[in-house]
Amino acid sequence: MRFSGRLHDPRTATALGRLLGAAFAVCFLTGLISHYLQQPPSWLAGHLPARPVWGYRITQGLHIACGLAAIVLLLAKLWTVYPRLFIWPPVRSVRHGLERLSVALLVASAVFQVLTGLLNIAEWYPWPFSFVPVHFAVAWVVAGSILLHIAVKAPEIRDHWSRRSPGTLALPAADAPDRRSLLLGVGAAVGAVTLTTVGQSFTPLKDLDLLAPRNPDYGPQGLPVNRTVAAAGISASALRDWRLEVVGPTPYVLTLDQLAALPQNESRLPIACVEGWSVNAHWSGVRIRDLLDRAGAAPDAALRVVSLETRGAYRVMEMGRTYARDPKTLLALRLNGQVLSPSHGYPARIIAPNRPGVLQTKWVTRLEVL
Ligand SMILES: Nc1nc2c(c(=O)[nH]1)N[C@H]1C(S)=C(S)[C@@H](COP(=O)(O)O)O[C@H]1N2
Ligand SMILES: [Mo]
Repeated sequence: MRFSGRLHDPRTATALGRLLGAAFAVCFLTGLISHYLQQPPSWLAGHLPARPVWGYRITQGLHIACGLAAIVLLLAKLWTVYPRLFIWPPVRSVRHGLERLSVALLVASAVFQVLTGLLNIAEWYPWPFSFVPVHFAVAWVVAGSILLHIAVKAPEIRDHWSRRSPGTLALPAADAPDRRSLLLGVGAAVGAVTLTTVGQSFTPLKDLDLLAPRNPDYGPQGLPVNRTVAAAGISASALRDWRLEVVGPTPYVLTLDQLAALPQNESRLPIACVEGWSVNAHWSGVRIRDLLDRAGAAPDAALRVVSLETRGAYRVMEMGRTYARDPKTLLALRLNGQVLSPSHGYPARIIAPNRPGVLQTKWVTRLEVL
């Protein structure tokens, strides 16, 4: 088969590959940050930084924005190189066979990663595995196959890195304007995808947020909800009979009235969902460290938080010393000036700085000093 179309050449592949590589690098690094904030090894758990309070908003906002941009870049890059799928004979040597195998692994893992990521932010899970561990594992496969790909293609990348690189002189000069148009078109597509989705976390652009699954303003009390009180299976009677139980050296139990009578503090902190939306809000409630001190907890104690929810991956959460002692970390009773709505975690929820949204446990009923 012959392909007479233009721009299926190494210069175009290099130019797009650079951008795609950069997007994947940001996704990988911000993904590692997200992973270790959620599942730190025990030696790290007490040292995770609670500052800057908006840190996770930035890193996870970038993770999703670069992942969405990578979809466009990956499609463009695949279009540029697809004629190579049909080269004949398909395998010329052992080395050539291995090279093709490494490209197959790269394409398969990269497509898998961006597609499952996209469906995850839309909360659609048409697969039998659990997203988080698989997304994490495949990230390493993508990273490894990108490094392998760069190593294998190093001579071509070097020859086509810039317009003045030696290999680019062998390409027809007439292609240069076409290539520029293609790259401009891809840039415009990335720009369009970014501008219509980034408002889900970069709130100044929230009015342009047409394509993202969430609008940061849409929801009770001006804040989105991922899991409603109904979806969590929490009954009205469970909320009525609610008590806060604090388990520690000097355990105690508080009713909501008693909790509300303790000194209240205010924090302005974002919820930054792993799925990319984030928004600042005004919270008030009782400092976690005050509740821990009252239970006689040691200053370096960690904390386990248990929700009323009877099942669900986010029912139980652990919090290391840096978050537990932070003056901004609250067992919040109010949001944006009102009592928490049921789906925002009434009667009490956790809000802590620089943490993934999944750890901002709602419907808290028990604190266990560890
Ligand atoms: N108990 C419990 N808490 C939870 C969740 C949950 O499913 N169960 N979802 C978490 C997720 S994924 C996010 S992003 C935040 C969202 O808080 P909001 O619904 O008040 O905006 O709550 C977190 N707290
Ligand atoms: Mo979330």
